Amino acid sequence: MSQPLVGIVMGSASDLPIMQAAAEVLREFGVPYEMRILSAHRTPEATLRYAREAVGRGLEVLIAGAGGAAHLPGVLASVTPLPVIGVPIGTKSLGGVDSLYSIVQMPRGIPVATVAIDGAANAALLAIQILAVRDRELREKLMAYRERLAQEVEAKDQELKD
Ligand code: RP5
Repeated sequence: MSQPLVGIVMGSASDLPIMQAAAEVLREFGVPYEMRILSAHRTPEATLRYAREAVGRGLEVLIAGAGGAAHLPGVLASVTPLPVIGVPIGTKSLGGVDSLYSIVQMPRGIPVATVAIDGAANAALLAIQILAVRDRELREKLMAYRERLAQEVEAKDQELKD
């Protein structure tokens, strides 16, 4: 794959089944990405190094999946100027509201854009929208994707009417 523009990061291999959805969307749009498992609390040095080097390595958006706390997206966002999109991972104990509330409630000064619990596909779409601000071809792909979404709804509506 060519120079990755999006870094998909997650705190544990257990997040991978959820975070794969982000990779699938980026693949569908032809956006180069990389995936890493980096834990803010178990591999803090590697996590910080990754975040500090991200912009210099040509990455433009980071997507970070984390369960139970805002630790990973928060730490990444604290040391990179890149936009960070947090994916709250569903948890066994609290269903993922713990992840959601902590990520969406990042204190003033260091924002993390937050999608729905397990909303990795939307995180990728948001990353694509950010990249599409100055990429016309990507913008056209996004509009074509939305047109397909509309057509799916219209087709179902038509089936129901017939
Ligand atoms: C978080 O702890 C990870 O993002 C993961 O969602 C959660 C549980 O991790 P494991 O115990 O499955 O490794 O840091």
